[in-house]
Amino acid sequence: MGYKVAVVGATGNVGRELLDILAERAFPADEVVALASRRSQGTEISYGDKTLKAKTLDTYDFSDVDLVLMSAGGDISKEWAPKIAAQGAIVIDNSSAWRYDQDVPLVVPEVNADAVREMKKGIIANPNCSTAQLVVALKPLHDHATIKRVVVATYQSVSGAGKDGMDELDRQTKALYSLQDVQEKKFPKRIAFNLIPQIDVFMEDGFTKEEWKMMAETKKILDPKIKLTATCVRVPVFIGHSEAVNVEFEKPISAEEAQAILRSAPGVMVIDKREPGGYITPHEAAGEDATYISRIREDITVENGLSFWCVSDNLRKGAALNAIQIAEALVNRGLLNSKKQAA
Ligand code: 11C
Repeated sequence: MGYKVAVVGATGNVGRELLDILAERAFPADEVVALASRRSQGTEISYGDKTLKAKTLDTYDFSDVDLVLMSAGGDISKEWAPKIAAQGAIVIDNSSAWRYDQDVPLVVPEVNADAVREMKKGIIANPNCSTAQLVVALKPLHDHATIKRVVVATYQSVSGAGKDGMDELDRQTKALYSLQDVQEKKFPKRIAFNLIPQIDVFMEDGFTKEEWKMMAETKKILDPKIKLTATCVRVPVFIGHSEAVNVEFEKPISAEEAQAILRSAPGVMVIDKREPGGYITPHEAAGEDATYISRIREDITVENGLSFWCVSDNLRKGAALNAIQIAEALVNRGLLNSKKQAA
């Protein structure tokens, strides 16, 4: 007998991916419910070969639900995750609302799957997309040579900003080709044929919230001793976040060693031929599950330095896939109960 699973925010970019990946990976669900705002009630969404009709979150009774995958923004998560958990379902939340709560595990299964055991509020948080792919790449290198400091520049696709972000790139590109005025609604500057060195709001120290998240989340998931500084940039790519990563280690590590370590690391695919096109781009990573690493090279400007290029599908490993891997980690550890079975 399987589980009853609810997807909250089912009509959004990540919600749709959640339903696709639940079906693709044959997650042991007897019943899957799609939930959304009142406005989206009745919207049809595919789940494998079935079509689900979105129901309204506001009036939904979670008393027989075992697992809730939430991707409806921080405010909804703040309000609903505790209410749902109080009804005995485990919530895996994609927003930033619970990530920094010490009683809420922040999990990337390739890195810290056992942290699911530390769940105290019935809530587990999924990291920011740019952090998820980064820690998948850093973990095996950290285990081998101990990371001291990371400097990362991101090249983040517009789907990270939701469907409105994708629509804005599409609309502005068409407007430019037809010599019409370009309007900025979602992003603070034009994104078509441009890039924007700001993701999320500015903090007092001059970093953006996205940059702060990468630092805080890497510490919580991987190691609080790691120093990290980031510059996060929005680029006119629909799907797939890319990162130029520079790492300083305690111990020596050669490019060849790093390549061999990463080749056998879970969730990682190395594509690194030192020839034109011998690397991955976001266009190729979109729709894929792996975190791709290319351009691994020694950085001789510091002791024990390495640089590499890291690309992943932000809607999959950066969000929906990671959430479902967390659910699988719960199932594998016997931590997800079926209420129907218990009755
Ligand atoms: C972006 N990384 O690309 C953001 C989206 O904290 O889950 C995800 C924000 C988050 O805009």
